[in-house]
Amino acid sequence: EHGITRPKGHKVSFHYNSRVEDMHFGKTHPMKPWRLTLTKHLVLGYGLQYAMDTYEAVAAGKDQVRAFHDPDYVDFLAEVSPDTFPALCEVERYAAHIPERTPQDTVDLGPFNLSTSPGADCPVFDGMSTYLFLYTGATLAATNQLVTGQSDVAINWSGGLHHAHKSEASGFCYINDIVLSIIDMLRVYPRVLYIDIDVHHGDGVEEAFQRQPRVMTLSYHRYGPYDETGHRFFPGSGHLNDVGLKGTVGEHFALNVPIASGIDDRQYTTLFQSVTGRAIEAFKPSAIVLQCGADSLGGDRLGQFNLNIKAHGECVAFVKKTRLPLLILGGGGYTARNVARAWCHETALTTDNTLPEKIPLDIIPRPEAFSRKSHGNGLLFPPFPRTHPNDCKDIDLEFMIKKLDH
Ligand code: ZL4
Ligand code: CA
Ligand code: ZN
Repeated sequence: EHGITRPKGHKVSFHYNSRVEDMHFGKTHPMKPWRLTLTKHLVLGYGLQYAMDTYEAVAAGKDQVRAFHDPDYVDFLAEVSPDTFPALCEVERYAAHIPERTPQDTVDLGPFNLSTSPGADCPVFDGMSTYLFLYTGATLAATNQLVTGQSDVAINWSGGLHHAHKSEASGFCYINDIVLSIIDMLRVYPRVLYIDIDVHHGDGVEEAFQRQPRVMTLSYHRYGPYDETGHRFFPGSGHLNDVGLKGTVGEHFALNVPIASGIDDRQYTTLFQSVTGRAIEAFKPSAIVLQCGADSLGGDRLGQFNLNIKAHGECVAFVKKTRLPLLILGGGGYTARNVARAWCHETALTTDNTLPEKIPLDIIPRPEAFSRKSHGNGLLFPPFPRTHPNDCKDIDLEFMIKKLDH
């Protein structure tokens, strides 16, 4: 009666734990884990659970997280809470990671770029340890499904935290679940391609594998000159000329597609398909990790692109067509109702289902999130406010593609 069918010829696994939903980064912090609640409501409301194997995520172990991260950082993350933070800051091996305060600093920084100040990108909040080790556990379980051949596609919308560094949190990201996943994959697959359609540059993943020719990283992101306040669009890296660490075997195994604000569906889809297509052709990956940050959608609170959900989904469909083992992760996405729409649609297309455009408001727990007059009750075409002027006159496609030929 829901009309949902299991895909023929491939298996999809879906990894989730409801405990991540209740987390709060802070009152007006843009990262809202309850966007995952809305996503779940849509996925279940449409009946997509009948098309996949669903798994409840368990927390990653500290030893698993140490495969990439600094052991002191891992211990700190496992113990930290707003209550324990001040005492932990006094511990010698953590205190060594507190940066020198500069006059430009707007917040008091503790070790590892963590802070209890309300303006921090990476605040210390209640339940934080639980949250971090859970989203990481979900990504590692999804990865395990792929490397053991039990699934062909594995999904974790709570993962995709691409900015985290070896011993530093950055840009709402604390544990780099993507890097941990790729490390696991390299035990089985000769080559892994990482693709990142979040509006921000996937700097943490690129940096981790900058000397590694078996991993190609490819990020599409907003990139531009300094603004009036002297800042670049976060994190400020990802220039077209960044192609991996010069003079190492990793050189030429990073690709960056910097994009001006306001890019539209047609421009993005053309760019994505030609560059990704060429990268796959040249690199011949054995598996793909796709970070599907939904802050590249039009009307996102932080993003500056004008993509519609259909075009965002076409990127996922294009990658899925390769029929390579595929890990699908979330990431950014700050206008919650649209994040949920996009990730539900992408869950559907991964399982070869096409959903009715009208959201089943009668059976989802929070219909008001999707039924406000101002943005409609459709799945793919809510009327986005297109706030960003399109500065993508003509993207130099030829030039970017030539860069790929090394
Ligand atoms: C906020 O309203 O560009 C944090 C962050 C907290 C609460 C109230 C405090 C008000 C926007 C952002 C002061 C906020 C000052 N609160 C934030 C250089 C910055 C230093 C921090 O999608 N200020 C830093 C990070 C980016 C910067 C983007 C994207 C993650 C991902 C994957 C990370 N940081 C300037 C900003 C708010 C806040 C409102 C904010 N932070 C917007 N952009 C940033 O790629 C998940
Ligand atoms: Ca990106
Ligand atoms: Zn982002």
